Amino acid sequence: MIHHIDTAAAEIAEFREKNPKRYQELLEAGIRIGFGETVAGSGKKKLTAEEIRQNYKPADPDYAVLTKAVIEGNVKDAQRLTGELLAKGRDPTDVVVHSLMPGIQTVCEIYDMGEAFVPEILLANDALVAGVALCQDKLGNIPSAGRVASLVIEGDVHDIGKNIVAAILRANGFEVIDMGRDVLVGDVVDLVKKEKIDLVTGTSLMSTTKDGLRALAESIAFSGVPVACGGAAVDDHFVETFSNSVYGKSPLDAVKIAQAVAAGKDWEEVRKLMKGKADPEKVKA
Ligand code: B12
Repeated sequence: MIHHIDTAAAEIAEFREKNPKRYQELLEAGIRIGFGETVAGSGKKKLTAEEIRQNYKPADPDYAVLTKAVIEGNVKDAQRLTGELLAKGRDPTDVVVHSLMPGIQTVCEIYDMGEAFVPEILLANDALVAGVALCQDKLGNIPSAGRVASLVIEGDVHDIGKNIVAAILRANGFEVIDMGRDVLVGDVVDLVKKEKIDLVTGTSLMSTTKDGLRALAESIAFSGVPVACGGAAVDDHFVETFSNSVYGKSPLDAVKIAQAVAAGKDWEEVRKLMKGKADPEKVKA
């Protein structure tokens, strides 16, 4: 970990001098080469599995038992507990975001540190999906706020986050065409030519697949349909290296982006809006 600013500056200068081509590539790809950020994750404290569980555990005890059911991949309990929360009048979006999602996040992080295995992720995902389905049923038929196509980009099979984004968009009144994972840019081009789509959401979890989001945004720019880009492999710096795109961190960001696009704003206005830099006069809904 870098503690001293001069040391950090010297490291960056040395890196640029030794490897100017790679330095330029990283800059162009939108990767931050900053103080203490030259080695990814080098400054992060490693948490234990128990600390991860505690970090994500909701303070509300009713929410915490449902989170636990997701972590344990217990589909029956996840269904029963979600049903009970909804029967008590809890808001379906809130249940997804603050009770079901922390469960899957916990398992994914514990898997990442090598203390959980693929079957555990898949079971937790089943429990998550069962709970999310009940929340969607509860919302019933509400008038469509707009049409969104959601996908994971070509080469990437990580679809848990995309599924959550699609669920939260649906919970907020959007009609979602779920195109699945490992989706070809050409298929999205065909879709926007054939159907009326307001927004595309693209997810990438791998550095090897994130460039597909650039290809996607640029390939459908002709249609005027912007791409909301998210997933752990991308950040605002990367997404801002190409046009027709807006970066979003969370599923609720996807909702904000979809609402702004449905209100008639173009991708540049929405980008400013998401960064809190919008001219209030220009972007009034
Ligand atoms: C689960 C997982 C898997 C599962 C995926 C199951 C599935 N159906 O998705 C399995 C075991 C199959 C898998 C396989 C692989 N994986 Co994997 N996997 C993970 C893991 C542990 C968690 C990912 C996850 O689901 N997170 C939870 C979800 C909820 O988060 P999320 O997707 O980021 O989504 C959230 C936000 O980003 C946001 N969001 C998502 N999309 C969008 C879109 C918009 C528009 C917006 C606004 C927001 C938004 O909302 C979500 C909710 O908050 C990560 C490590 C990690 N901790 O992230 C590695 C990780 C992503 N995997 C990795 C790798 C390398 C692989 C493999 C290549 C391994 C291998 N050698 O076979 C294969 C990939 C095969 C392929 N072609 O894709 C690497 C990628 C490294 C990199 N940077 O390139 C990671 C980072 C692990 C690591 N540390 O090395 N993996």
